Amino acid sequence: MSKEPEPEGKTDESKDPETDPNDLSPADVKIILLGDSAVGKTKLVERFLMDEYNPQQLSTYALTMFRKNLDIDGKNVKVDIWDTAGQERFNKMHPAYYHRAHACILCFDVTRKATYQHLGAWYDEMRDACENIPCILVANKIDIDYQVTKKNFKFASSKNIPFYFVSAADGTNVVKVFRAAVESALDYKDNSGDFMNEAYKLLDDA
Ligand SMILES: Nc1nc2c(ncn2[C@@H]2O[C@H](COP(=O)(O)OP(=O)(O)OP(=O)(O)O)[C@@H](O)[C@H]2O)c(=O)[nH]1
Ligand SMILES: [Mg+2]
Repeated sequence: MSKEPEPEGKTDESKDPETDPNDLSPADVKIILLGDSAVGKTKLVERFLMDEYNPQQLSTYALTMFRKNLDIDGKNVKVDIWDTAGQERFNKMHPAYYHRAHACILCFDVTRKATYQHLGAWYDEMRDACENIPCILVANKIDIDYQVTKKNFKFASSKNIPFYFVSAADGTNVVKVFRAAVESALDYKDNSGDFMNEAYKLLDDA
């Protein structure tokens, strides 16, 4: 009996790393989103990943992870984006959420003052877990009233972190913010001198 020849070219080339559900290899960078419920975290991720915005959607239950391959300066970077529910009951994040995160996007809703007032609590909890990772603050839903972009939000300057006005609804600055997060994540990973980060790098290279 003659043996069937193995199909050629059906291995790596046939797999799209972005959509391959069996790709369990670790990502190059992990980005986490934080902020109160309904500030628009999930919509921002959706806008970034699919350039799609569907206004009706339920609150994130607990955790959703997205993976995306990005081209940064000609280099292919595998990015994991972790999106959590901002409800009160989940307010204290599980440590796994912060574990080995390389950058954080902290969000508030320009139409709800309370979401701005809660930033300090989110930020402090994140810093307890991740002392040195880069963090970007975003003010979402500016499409509701663009006049808001004239306002001065002091939280970012008080923490010395970058700040962007964004809209998941019309796409303003969304790609820019995620790319900035990934770039700063890569930079942190390569140059931070953070003890835990360095230890993880050694383990990864072993
Ligand atoms: N006008 C406007 N509405 C937005 C924008 N982003 C999100 N929304 C709306 O705000 C609501 C909440 O958005 P989500 O993305 O589900 O909020 P979330 O932060 O993921 O909420 P949790 O999963 O509960 O933590 C939805 O009804 C969205 O349609 C935006 O940029 N502009
Ligand atoms: Mg959500």
